[in-house]
Amino acid sequence: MIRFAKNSLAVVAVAVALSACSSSTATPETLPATVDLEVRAVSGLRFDKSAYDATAGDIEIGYVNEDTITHTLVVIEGDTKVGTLELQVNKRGDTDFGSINLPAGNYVLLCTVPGHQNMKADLTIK
Ligand SMILES: [Cu+2]
Repeated sequence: MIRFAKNSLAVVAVAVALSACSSSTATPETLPATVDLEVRAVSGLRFDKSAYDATAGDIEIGYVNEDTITHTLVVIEGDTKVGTLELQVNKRGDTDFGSINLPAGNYVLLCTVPGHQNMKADLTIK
């Protein structure tokens, strides 16, 4: 009887641990620690900064939505999209992340949602 009670407690403890774990991974605005560059979409069809910089090479970009509508993020050089990276966040608290390899140069971060063509920022890679 005592043994049974102990097992029940253990099951409850595991269930609590699992639910704590799953809720922490779903916590809004949490990006992996490996992210090199964090970009936030904010209200007013803009990013949180007008200019970002990062170091040349493989760059992991994290994207956080502080706005309430869908935004994307691509890297362009001139008028040409660089690589295949396309991040998308659909609602407040959404996050997305991905890697892109960029040599030193001047790039632009752009949201490709129709009507958001002014949602851009400079990206300087050193
Ligand atoms: Cu946008």
